Amino acid sequence: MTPHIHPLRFVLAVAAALLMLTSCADGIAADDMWARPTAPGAEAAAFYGVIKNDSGGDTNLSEYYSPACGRIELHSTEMTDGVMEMRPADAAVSILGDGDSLTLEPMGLHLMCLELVEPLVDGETTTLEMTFEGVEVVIVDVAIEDR
Ligand SMILES: [Cu+2]
Repeated sequence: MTPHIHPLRFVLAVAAALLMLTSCADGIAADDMWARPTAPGAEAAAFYGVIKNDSGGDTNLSEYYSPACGRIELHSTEMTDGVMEMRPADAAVSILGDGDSLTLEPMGLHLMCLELVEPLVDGETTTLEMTFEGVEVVIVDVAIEDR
């Protein structure tokens, strides 16, 4: 610590930082968001991760935005006559009660990144902004990894 900073100011700064961390923990947690790298010419990608609502109330994941995508849809994956098909998820899927979580994973629910703006490159990251109605807008890094 430089001698110019009054210890009380340092304490207040730490307290403010802790308060911010605490308020994050009490809201929406979106950890370990990731996407596979895309092949040349690909027009879509999928975002995965686990989202948990610890806000103390109900919310709805109503909007999504990423600079990597022209638009994003929440998709489910279903097996129909032995064929894997994905389709827009039922609206009820995005409604999260307090303590509920939403698992986005390969062969399951995912955020479909359509009209891909540029290839997703292994080792890089993109960002994802999600609006949880009545709670908060969450902006997270999406790690691009070939898992
Ligand atoms: Cu999809």
